[in-house]
Amino acid sequence: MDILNLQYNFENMRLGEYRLLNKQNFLFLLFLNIIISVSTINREYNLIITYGNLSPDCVQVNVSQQSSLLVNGQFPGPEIRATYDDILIINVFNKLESEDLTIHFHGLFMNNTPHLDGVPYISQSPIKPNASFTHVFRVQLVGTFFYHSHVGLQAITVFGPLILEDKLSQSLSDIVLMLSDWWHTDRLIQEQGLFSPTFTFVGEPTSILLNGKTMYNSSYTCSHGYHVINVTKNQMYRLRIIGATTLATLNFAIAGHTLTLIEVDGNYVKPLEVSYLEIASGQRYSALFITNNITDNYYMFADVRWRKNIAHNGIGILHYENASDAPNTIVPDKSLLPYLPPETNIYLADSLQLQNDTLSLPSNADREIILIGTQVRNYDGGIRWAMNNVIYISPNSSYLLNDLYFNNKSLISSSNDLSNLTNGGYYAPDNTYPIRKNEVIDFVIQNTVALNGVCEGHPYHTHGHNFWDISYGDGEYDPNNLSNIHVIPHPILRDSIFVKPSAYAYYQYVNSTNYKKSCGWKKIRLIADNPGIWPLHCHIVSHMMMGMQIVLEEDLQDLRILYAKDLLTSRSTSIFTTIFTTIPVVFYILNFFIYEKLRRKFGLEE
Ligand SMILES: [Cu+2]
Repeated sequence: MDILNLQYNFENMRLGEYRLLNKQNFLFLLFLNIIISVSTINREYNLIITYGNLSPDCVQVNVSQQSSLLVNGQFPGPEIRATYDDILIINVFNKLESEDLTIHFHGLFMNNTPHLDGVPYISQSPIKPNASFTHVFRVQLVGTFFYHSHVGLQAITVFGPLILEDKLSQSLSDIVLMLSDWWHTDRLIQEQGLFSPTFTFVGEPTSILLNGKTMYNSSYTCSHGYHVINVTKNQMYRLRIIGATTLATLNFAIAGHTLTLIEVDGNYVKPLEVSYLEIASGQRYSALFITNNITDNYYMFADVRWRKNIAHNGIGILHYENASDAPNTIVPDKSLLPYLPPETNIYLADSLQLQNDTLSLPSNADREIILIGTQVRNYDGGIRWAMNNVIYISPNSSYLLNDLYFNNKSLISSSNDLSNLTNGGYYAPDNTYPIRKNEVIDFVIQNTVALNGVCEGHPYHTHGHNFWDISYGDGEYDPNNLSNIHVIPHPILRDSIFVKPSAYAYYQYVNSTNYKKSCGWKKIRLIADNPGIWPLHCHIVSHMMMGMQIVLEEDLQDLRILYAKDLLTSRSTSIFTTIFTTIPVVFYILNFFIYEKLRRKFGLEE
């Protein structure tokens, strides 16, 4: 209907028909315009970190008020969901009395925004109590990610899913499952123990949680019990599994259902059917499953591998619609749990292939950097982890990106030849590994036996990058001994790997002095295409705190920071929003007056 028609034929028709915008249409148009003008541009989330009491495994523990942390009063934290190309605005509020805070977006590259990477004293000054920090960045990846605190052991509970959607994900029913580990020990005492001259390790987790829940054992019950996933029969679901543990590597399966793997750390892979998945700290997988079994309840099980003295209580329930109520406060008989195999030195990577054939592995590396992780005695008698004999000690006043980039104090430039680097690539004055623009670098990560004679597996994660997962082997990496080098047939890209112990592991532990013996390695190939300051570290949070970390100083000459104001163009956004939302209002008012005028003029009844 055209507004100009109002001038004609009004005598013959009911005037009401000329109301171009009735209340319903008006509200609909207003709503539509708000959606158009707001949602396609920005998605804003607040993450408020506070203290809170938690008993996720039903055991009320005697710990300090400051031990457990919540995000927006929840555990795990709320889901952040966005679509490719959205602008994410994430406001982080530190409501802790005496602790610093930062939030890292695990797996995101933060291109042009290394200042938002959330690593304390590396990418930013930590958020002080009662202060806040806003991350504004454009979503340039799709897949399954998560956010977590990067300060101390806060990540035990300060984490939540970060789901970046594309067309495929929008067409599938999506279930997010976060796996994490939990202790009955006070977190702050655990932190002190790591740095004490007498050294106390954080210990093995007392429980494994599925979306923040489990039951410690049959002696304890509580109303929440196990996490229950509700499904409908004969549907396909995409299960997004997030390894949010701070220590444990888990084997995971669902009884009566096979998993078809389709995504690894934000990269689609050719579908691969698996009966279980090994998920190390920081790793994510998407797997499709079909609810084609008998209508019933099925147990999910996440069980620790590669360590000893472990809790076998990582249980959850898949509940079919119309099945009897899920028995979520009764510890099940072990026979009802899905079978999970023991540790294996064979990597899943051997069976994987990227979905995108156009991405190709650079055939050669410009440099190879061997990173040997060793456990060492600290000068005070305590225990630390070192990478190439350097215990990583974080700055504690000014942050590294500030010093090396904003204040231009970097003592090395990409144009310099790198011959003055020691230790295979380390630059002591900056405490970094400088890398040049577009360099292709192979990092070989070498495990060695710890002081107690045991070789541990270490999950490594790179910030600012993913990498090609290209080869692995037993014992010590020797580029001249090809028989010891297993080349992965179709390398994939990912950002988190697990370097398995090839010998002297906990599960095969023999009590002898093997200290510093080489016990398994993995090689990754990284392309230096993202200027910034990027940590590469063991994702066992206690190991990282003890020094198992290096920092890449990458091509700072070409870094151009994108600030919030560049991305948000806040003024034009608000003008845009105002115009769009004003149109229907003006139209409605105008229409009302015209209608009233005409009605009065012709004395028509409504
Ligand atoms: Cu480690």
